[in-house]
Amino acid sequence: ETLPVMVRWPGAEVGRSAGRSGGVPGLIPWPRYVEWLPGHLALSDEVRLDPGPDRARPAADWLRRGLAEHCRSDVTLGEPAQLRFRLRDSLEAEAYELSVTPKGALLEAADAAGFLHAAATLLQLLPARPLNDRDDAWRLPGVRISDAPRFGYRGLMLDCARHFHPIGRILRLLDLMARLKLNVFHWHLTDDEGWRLEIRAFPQLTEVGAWRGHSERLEPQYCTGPERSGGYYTQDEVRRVVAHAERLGIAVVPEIDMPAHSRAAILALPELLRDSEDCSVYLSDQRYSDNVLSPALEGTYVFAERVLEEVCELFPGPWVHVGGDEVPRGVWLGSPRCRALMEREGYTRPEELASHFLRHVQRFLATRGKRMMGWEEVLHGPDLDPGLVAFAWTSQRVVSDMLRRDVQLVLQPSEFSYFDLAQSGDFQDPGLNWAGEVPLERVHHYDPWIGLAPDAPARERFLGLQAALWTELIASRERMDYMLFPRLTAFAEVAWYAGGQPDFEDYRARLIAYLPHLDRLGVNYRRPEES
Ligand code: TNX
Repeated sequence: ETLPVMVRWPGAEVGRSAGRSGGVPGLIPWPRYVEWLPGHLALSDEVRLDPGPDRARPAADWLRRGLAEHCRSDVTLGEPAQLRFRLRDSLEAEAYELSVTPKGALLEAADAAGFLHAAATLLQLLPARPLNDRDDAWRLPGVRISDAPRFGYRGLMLDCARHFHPIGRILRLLDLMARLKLNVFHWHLTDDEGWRLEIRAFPQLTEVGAWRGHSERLEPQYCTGPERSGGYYTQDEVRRVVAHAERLGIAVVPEIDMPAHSRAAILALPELLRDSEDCSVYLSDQRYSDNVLSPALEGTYVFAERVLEEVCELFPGPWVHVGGDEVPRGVWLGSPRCRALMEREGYTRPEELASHFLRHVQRFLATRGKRMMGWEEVLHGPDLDPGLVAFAWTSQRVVSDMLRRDVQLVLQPSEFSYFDLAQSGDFQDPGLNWAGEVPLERVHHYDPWIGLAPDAPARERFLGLQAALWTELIASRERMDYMLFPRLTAFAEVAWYAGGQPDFEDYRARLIAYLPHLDRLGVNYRRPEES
């Protein structure tokens, strides 16, 4: 019953043994090297596991829980072990090796992340449903896999400001990310329509800024949903999310979006953040006329520092994202304070004012040992300090321009990775379309290298890739799932698979095999079109 598996990876070493019993595996992202071996490992009701080194503990715990849910197997620690974690110091960061023979499965890595990835692969190798009603209903195919990522940064951004997403939804999303070997959760916590993070220094931020319908003042123009709705994350909840993410090998990047996209904060703290003399006239891209902090107000700096101080304490990771996007035209022109500041500093453009503020924030973050991240607009003004990470978002076309600056890049180009955009042109398919539609195949075809030669030094400045879910039109878990899946699986393959551009038809066959797994996980994915 050996069926051929399509493995057509140009330039990759795979395909050496392009067949395995049981058909196409639901393996996404595809590993760098796969060799199918004869035979299989049958998992009994009681699986014994040897967790090996301390570094493998999070992976061992995650695998135990995963197996218990998936096959209702009781996984106990002990000998003789069927599943064995073992340290292999010679492997690179996040790399792993997995071998499955009728005697057992061996999961090897040098770090916690590598062990987690090995466990994720093992879970995907299981059949989605029991194969029969005998003891070997749950079997893993014989295989030898050697794998390591293409990019070290493989992110997903979730907008929790336009609509509030409760913490349970986030914990579940982190688990789904880990299954796809994604390792950064970018948490968009503030925007015009809501402030979602408890800040001890300013309780008003959430008392006022987290609730739509709280007052006439905070009426978002773009959001759907009931009149009074919203919510925020307490600091304890944030710590829970961070700890859960860490156990899954996922870093959390908090985003406090400044100086634009700040309407909720300004409405919550008018005495601190409103410039009473400012008569600038502007309209933001989302049509707000009162959503930008003033770089000439002392209150702006007090606000930014106190907020970021708590943010730096709550989030142990190396990065803090401060937005910097979409400062509207015309802003600050009608403010005597801003004009005086410009004169004093010799500025002629509003972009210089934005950089003035961002540089201050960047230096503050540096005193806390953090590196600043921002959207591509942080490069529109004069240079900020070294160490900056800039995110391309409007389009892949801006990347070569961004490379002229001395920064590291994360690529999140709208036309490939904005999953709030519709998946087809069908009028029933929900989503925005300001950058066109983003069908599954397009995501999978994304080539991040913009024609750079394989040995071009500029490639080293690409930290990695990120997918984004903005949620102006996404309020429920069902809709979130529908927009993310299956596109997130295609994205994960592009970000992870290190063997060259993967083949869409091959991916599609594996996706079809993976869908029953998503069913079991309760994911409300969009059915891929028949090919
Ligand atoms: C652009 S990406 C935005 C968001 C919107 C999104 C909608 C970025 C930095 N700004 O504020 O939600 O488009 O697709």
